[in-house]
Amino acid sequence: MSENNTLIRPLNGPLLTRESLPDLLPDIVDASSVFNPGAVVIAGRTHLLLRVQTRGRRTFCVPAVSDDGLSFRVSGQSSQFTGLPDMCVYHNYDPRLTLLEGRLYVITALDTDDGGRCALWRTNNLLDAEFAGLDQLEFVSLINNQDTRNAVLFPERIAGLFHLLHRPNLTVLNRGPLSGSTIQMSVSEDLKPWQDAGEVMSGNPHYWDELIGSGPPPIKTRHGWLHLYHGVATHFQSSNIYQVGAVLLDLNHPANVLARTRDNILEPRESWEKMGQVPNVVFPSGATVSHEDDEGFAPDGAMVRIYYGAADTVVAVAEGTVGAIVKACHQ
Ligand code: BMA
Repeated sequence: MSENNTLIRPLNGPLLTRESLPDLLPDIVDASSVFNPGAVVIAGRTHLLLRVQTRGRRTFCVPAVSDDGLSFRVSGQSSQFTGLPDMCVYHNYDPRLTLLEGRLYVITALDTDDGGRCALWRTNNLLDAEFAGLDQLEFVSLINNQDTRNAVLFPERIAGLFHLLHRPNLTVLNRGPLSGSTIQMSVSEDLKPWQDAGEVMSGNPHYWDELIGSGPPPIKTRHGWLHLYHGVATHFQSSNIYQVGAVLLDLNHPANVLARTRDNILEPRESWEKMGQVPNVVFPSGATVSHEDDEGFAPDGAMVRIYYGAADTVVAVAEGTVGAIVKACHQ
């Protein structure tokens, strides 16, 4: 049997499960699920911001930290989000983390009574604190003030402007919430407001990536911005299948796609990916690289660790080198 060796799962099971979570009184008691974490490495330590769901199906974000990227200590407090303009928010979830000009930023999805929104937050610059300041997040801006999801901030300015990718909610999923099939670029001079800067890529009807959305923030390589995204195959009767693909974007003009994986590079295969709250889901939301060169590029030999939600129930990890993922983009 031939094997696709782009990514491997280094563990024999999930990385974090509901059992990994302490009770965080009064909000989280006997949590139901933990999934879709944001990830960042600061001073050699891996920080995750976990999406935690309670038995009341309420949503919290909880920081966790690790010295080796595989064994995590979970905070005894959920993150406090402050400064959001007056709006009715039901859920604040799927955090994506970006370290940019020495400051840690988080973008979350919001379910509001006016549809989906994405919000940009920043920490209070406590990068050397145990949880890198992820316990206190201050509102910065809403992304384009439109119904959108899966927004991710680039880790540096390009041609003087801040850049982000997001995925407007336009397509109606069968039996599901609003989703979308086009990733868009937005730019800003000061992280607020954001202006539309055009379409980057869209889904492929009938194949693995009919609907798409950004995964973790892009990784800078000599080949271009390496970006992992999720694709959803919607043409199966019983469930939508969420998988992972990769794309290379031009370093100076990141709305230009240079190469893109034809097939997915990770799909639900393990029991914990196929069974859970939402079956058949691998949803990449955090990525770290083992090292960068002197100019901040991740070299081909660097190891990319992808932290993903499996079946909307647990957190899992997959890894592969920059070189292997770049090669898959050209196949
Ligand atoms: C997407 C988002 C994710 C979720 C995924 C699979 O639309 O809502 O938060 O993990 O669906 O259910």
